[in-house]
Amino acid sequence: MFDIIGDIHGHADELVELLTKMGYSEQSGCFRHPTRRVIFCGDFVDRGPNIPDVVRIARSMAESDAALAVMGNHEFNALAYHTPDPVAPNQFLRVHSKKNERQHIQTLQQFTDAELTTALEWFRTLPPALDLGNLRVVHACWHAAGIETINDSIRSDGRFTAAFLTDATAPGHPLFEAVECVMKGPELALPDGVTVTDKEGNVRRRIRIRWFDEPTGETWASYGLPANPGLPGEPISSNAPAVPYSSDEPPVFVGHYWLPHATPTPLRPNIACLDYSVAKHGFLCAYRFDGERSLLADHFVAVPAREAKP
Ligand SMILES: [Mn+2]
Repeated sequence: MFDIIGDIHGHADELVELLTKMGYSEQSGCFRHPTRRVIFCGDFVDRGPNIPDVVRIARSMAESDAALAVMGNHEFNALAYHTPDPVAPNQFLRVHSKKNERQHIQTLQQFTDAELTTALEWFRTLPPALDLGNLRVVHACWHAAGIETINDSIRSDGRFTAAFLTDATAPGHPLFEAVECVMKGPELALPDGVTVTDKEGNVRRRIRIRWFDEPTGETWASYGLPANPGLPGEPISSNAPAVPYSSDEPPVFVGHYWLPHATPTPLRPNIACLDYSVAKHGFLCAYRFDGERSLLADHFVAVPAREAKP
């Protein structure tokens, strides 16, 4: 059975503590459990104090059959950031703007060039989603058609090659829309004049949503993920970009959503988010899955964030 781990963002000490707490131990450079395996939800890089160790631990587990992993938007963004634009000289597929550089700076500073190249080669191997029959894992949103579009493009263009990334970073291209939805989650435009400020101080006009729930009857305040009681309490449009997830489908695990530092609990009986904001003084969180159809609050395991090292 599987222990699914949420966004780590360079918090290696917490990762080691979480693995140890769940009975994993390091043997010949790889953390293993006698009977269980890990699934990582992506977002290994950016922000935290020890990104190289996080990638080393996760990669060694993945390459030794002790873990599986899906790609997060930060791994996708890193690949695009370091892939030259084939048509624009001296440009990259993810623009080297101040905002994008700020988001990626810890990764740039902590890796040597050789380590970064090796890490990117591993990121290229990560699938967009895993469907293991009795459980599913994706970084942000289980959009079956989007996952299929990404997998089709991998088959035709190769695994996160320059050709793949060129289409996947071109707004309006079906592959761009698929990656946005699957790895970043659908977003809902706020009413005119309403904005929110994200954790990095960026003013945003769109919010992340409870894509798995039908939008009918939801308000701006209730439909956000996480919910934001400061937003208007008026009903949202019924054509919000939802991806309703039926209650009889297998449990799906996501990361990505920076949930507040509350006690981890399923979002619905068959949906759980494992991102409890370790990179913002929250928790690194896992779920110990034993095949249950209805997820259980007492299967979550969390370790608190340590202070970032200077
Ligand atoms: Mn993410």
